[in-house]
Amino acid sequence: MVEGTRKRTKTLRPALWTGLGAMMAGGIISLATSAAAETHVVEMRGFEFFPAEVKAEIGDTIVWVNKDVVPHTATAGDGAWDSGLMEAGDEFSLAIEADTSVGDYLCTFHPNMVGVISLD
Ligand SMILES: [Cu+2]
Repeated sequence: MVEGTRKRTKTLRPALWTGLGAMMAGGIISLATSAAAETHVVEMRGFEFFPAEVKAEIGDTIVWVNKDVVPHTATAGDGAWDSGLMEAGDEFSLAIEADTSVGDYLCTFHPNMVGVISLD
């Protein structure tokens, strides 16, 4: 009984490795076509976005974190996306997709507080 089970395990093993090999090859192919998605953190502090410029790629995520004690927003210059009011300590994530509006953005409470997202 036990031996029979072992034999079956042995015959299954090549198929398992073939599957893993195919998965790894697939992973390499997708790495070649697009770099791994990144998360870019932008801190709001001292009434500035830091860093003020983020170079992102499609698939990346940008996360704003309000490190100031006053509320801020991260709002697209064309209004396409908006964090809304962010209290101290709040976070806002924006997924960069093909149709995401990139370019200048600002804090609506402090319009001289500006940043830019550029596509790499
Ligand atoms: Cu602000």
